[in-house]
Amino acid sequence: MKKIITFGTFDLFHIGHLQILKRARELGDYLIVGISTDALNYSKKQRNPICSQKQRMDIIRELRCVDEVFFEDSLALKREYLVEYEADVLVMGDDWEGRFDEFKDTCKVEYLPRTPCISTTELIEIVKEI
Ligand code: C2G
Repeated sequence: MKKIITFGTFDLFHIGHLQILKRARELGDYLIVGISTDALNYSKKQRNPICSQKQRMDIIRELRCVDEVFFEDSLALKREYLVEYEADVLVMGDDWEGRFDEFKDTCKVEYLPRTPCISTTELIEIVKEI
């Protein structure tokens, strides 16, 4: 069984998130998603997510293309997660291009093109302006 793993915050779940999860799942047989905790998201983006980690996890785990979810507590634990979940392929959007190449000794690393014209940050801006 080919296991795929991916990571993200998935705040204000949108079509770009769905597309990458579906495409990731198509690369193998089993998709595991590491969901950034609220604390990790704060350290990455200096703001709290709109949706709590529990809400974000509840959404992701219900998707047909997702087989397993867990909380990603720290970017520094990435290698441990890859080993623990026995990932064959790490998939990320190409905004992370090159950033995870160091794990190519553990599993295959693939960057997929981001869905254009949508992001959580832009959604927040649009809603603010309405
Ligand atoms: N994404 C996408 N197209 C978009 C927006 C996002 O393909 N228009 C992808 C991103 O490239 C990422 C995933 O959706 O692979 C989740 O995006 P975010 O929630 O923004 O994830 P991020 O906070 O960047 O966390 O350890 C890695 C990090 O935890 C990734």
